[in-house]
Amino acid sequence: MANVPSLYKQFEDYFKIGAAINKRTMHHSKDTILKHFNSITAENEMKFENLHPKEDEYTFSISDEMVSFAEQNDIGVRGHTLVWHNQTSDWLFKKDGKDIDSSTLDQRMKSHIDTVLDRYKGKMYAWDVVNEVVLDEKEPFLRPSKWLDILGEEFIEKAFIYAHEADPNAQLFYNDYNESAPIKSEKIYQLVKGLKEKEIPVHGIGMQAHWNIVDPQLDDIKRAIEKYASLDVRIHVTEMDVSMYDFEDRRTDLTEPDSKMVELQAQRYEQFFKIFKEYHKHIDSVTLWGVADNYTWLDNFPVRNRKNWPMLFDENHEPKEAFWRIVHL
Ligand code: HXH
Repeated sequence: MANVPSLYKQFEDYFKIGAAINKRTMHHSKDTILKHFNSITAENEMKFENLHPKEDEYTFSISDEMVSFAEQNDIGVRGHTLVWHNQTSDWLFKKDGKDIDSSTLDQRMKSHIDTVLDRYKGKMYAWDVVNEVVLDEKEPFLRPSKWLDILGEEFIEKAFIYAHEADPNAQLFYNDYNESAPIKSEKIYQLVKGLKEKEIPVHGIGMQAHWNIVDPQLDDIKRAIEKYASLDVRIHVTEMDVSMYDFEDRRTDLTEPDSKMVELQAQRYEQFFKIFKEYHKHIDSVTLWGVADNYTWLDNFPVRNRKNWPMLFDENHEPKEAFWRIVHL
């Protein structure tokens, strides 16, 4: 497929183009990754429960493999993620079957962040330090979690401080979904504004961008980007996909996307990348949450075992209509 242009080369003057990879796609999708992407994120392999299943046991082998794959091929790595309410080992919050006190959790958090960031020092250009702590609704502000229960709201600033101490050169991000919805984006803005006012080392906001063929509206995306950029932080689009289904759509009968959906998806990708280009001075990377339609987490979310086709490459890794629209922007 020599006549297919490289996606990342097409956007080289603007931002990196990334893909989330896992232990299988890293091998099976290697050619597509090498040709089209110059940044990677581990879909699951750097999450707490995967790296640190027991207090005295770290499992770095797959994550190490990803980092050396990136190093050998001159690909940047975004670390994902250090402090989150999901995919975090239960042992972390317990000792002898009981909930631990705040100073123990504080020490454990620091020790995890130190160990992970130190191992990959100089090899990651960014870390999602804190993921998804803001609730979608107006109230309460923060999501209930073990972190919040035990450490209080300071767990957020502590995570950034420890991460900055461990790797002073990494760009540190707050990452969240529904990042373009008016209520949520205002809350994310307030959270990061508060951290900046306290001189907490936060350098960027990660807009996950789990979008679909109807939501969100383009104006909301632009407003969110402008708001975040006004805080003088960098923006990364961290987990982009464009689902063929509106979030409320729970149909399970489709075995292939119809031509209307394919066209709508292509138009949406084109509009999104037009916005990213327009705001490229604030955006350093745009990462897709997968490589191609043959594997995507959306095949199990929000409906189990329902095929989706959210990526820029089809199940055979051929460029889709959406790909052609964005490379010709
Ligand atoms: C992301 N969360 C994570 O950052 C990433 O690590 C993971 O691999 C995939 C997606 C997005 C997300 C957030 C909340 C959520 C589902 C996905 O929970 C909901 C549950 C029901 C309805 C709406 C959201």
